[in-house]
Amino acid sequence: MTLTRRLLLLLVPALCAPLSAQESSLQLVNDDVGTSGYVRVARDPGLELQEFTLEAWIEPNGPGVSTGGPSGRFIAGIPQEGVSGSAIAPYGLHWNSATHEVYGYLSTETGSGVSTYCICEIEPGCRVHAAMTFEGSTLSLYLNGRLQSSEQASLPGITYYGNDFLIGAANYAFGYLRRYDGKVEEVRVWDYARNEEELGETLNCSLTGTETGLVAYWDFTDGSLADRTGHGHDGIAVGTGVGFAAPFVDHDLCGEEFLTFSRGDCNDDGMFNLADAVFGLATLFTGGSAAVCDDACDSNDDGTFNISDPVWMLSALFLSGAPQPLAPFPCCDVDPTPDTLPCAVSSNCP
Ligand SMILES: [Ca+2]
Ligand SMILES: [Ca+2]
Ligand SMILES: [Ca+2]
Repeated sequence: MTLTRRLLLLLVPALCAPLSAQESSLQLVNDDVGTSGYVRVARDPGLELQEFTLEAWIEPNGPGVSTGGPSGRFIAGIPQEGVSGSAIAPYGLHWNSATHEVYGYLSTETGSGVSTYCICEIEPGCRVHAAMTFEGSTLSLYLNGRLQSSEQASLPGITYYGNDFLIGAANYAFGYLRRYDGKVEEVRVWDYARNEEELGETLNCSLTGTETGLVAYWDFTDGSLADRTGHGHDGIAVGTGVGFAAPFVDHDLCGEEFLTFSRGDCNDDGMFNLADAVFGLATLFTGGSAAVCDDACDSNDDGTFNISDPVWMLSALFLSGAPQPLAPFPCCDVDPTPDTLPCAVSSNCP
């Protein structure tokens, strides 16, 4: 065997071996200077479900665009197109650019529908896993695998009009699009209403695509809009604002409890202000009630809740240029530096 042939035999398998998949997220740019991008998936009766779960990770970047229209930014779902009015999406998951709430919406017939909101504010730059479920009569919204709210549909069944599935934009009236600006990852459609346990178990996991009940699945791995279920719901990029970014889902946390808190919000009232420093001092020195989550009080994230934390908070609040509470502030998210501080589920973080 010649040397060249030997080299070729060595090289060919190496060249043909699949490269390891590159995790990535979908990055949609929809701004007020004219860049627009969303993903279109051809209409298919397989996505026109009467019972379903629609879930996705989102990280809004900016307000998006609606040309003077409503503030609901369409994350994913089936909107009606080419019509105006209210109740014009058979189903859709939204982020409100004005209130920063996530909401799920479905319509039972033209002009009639039901929506359910989170008790939250997902600020631009913060991430959250959102899921809406419908089991035929009740629409429910979950964030980070925890139930936020439910609403009973006034009429049975969802009405479909033969529209495409879109990610990142929806029609409002003729020519108006509720365009979402930010990142999206792990978009999934199931043919049944998943529960808290099921959502929580898989929200940080990659799926194989063959899970029972999974109808469509876009993970955007390798910068692809392909449907990983084999059902053929591949996406098509529309506009120049469709791109891909580094993943923002913690696949390392697959199967673990996703416990979020807001560092600095020591008294767990959803805000960071003087009351948190006062609460922290009372807890430490005058027998005040214990914090819901000591990590929220550990404002300097050194793994200990002590006098230096209320001092840090006071500096952050009143000394210009002083550091703010450390990450995940100002988001509700997991502790980037795991420690042994006790922390229960916050009533103000999803
Ligand atoms: Ca507070
Ligand atoms: Ca500390
Ligand atoms: Ca920590």
